[in-house]
Amino acid sequence: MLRYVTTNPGKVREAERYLPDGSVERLDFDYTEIQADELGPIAARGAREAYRHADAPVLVDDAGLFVEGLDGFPGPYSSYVEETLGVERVHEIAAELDDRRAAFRCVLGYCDGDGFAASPDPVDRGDRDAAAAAGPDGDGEGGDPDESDPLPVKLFEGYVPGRIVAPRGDGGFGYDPIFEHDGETFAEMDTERKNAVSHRGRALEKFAEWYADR
Ligand code: ITT
Repeated sequence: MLRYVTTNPGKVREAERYLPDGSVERLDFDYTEIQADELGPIAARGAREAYRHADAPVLVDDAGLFVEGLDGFPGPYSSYVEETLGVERVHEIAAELDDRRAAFRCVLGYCDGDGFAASPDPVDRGDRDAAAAAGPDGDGEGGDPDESDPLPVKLFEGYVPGRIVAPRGDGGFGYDPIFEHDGETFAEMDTERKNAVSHRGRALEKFAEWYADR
């Protein structure tokens, strides 16, 4: 049984569509989200911590909204910004901008304690190379204190472009009401339609294909 590690049930609703019935359950575990400019190191660190906690195969899901006109903010800080400012306020800030283009990104981190055979795409991201480059104390650039952690993690990424609009729709979760893709906000789409185009859907598609062979 695969544990989808998240405090957010909305993510699991989307993930279930990609995996065989009954093969995944949510693990409500709040892993440490390290401060980083990118989602990859956060997901990798989280997957290792969650695996050690669960002692079973885990998938962590780190996502964020990157607004072009704000140089990618809130990005990895999306959760904090949703909790503090709120989604409406993010729209109000974006409404002042000339460039309201934005993107959602999602990185899935898988860990089951075993190594991986030579990776098909998507690649087993350079954790190992980074660890080697960092030297034995693992104190390299990037600020991930776990770069030398020997537990292998495989990352799968997804991306969707769109733009920030006034809130519309009542489906989905998080920033969905203010994120428009192809004329519809994610909150106006049902789960199937959102999955077909979303950052998480793209990452899950890659993961499900790889996982089926594992
Ligand atoms: P976990 O970390 O426990 O998985 P979370 O909701 O905090 O739950 P993230 O850190 O990955 O998850 O999410 C960052 C923020 O982005 C958070 O405010 C989410 O609500 C939001 N978010 C993530 N995926 C989203 C999506 O598909 N649609 C809208 N908002 C999303």
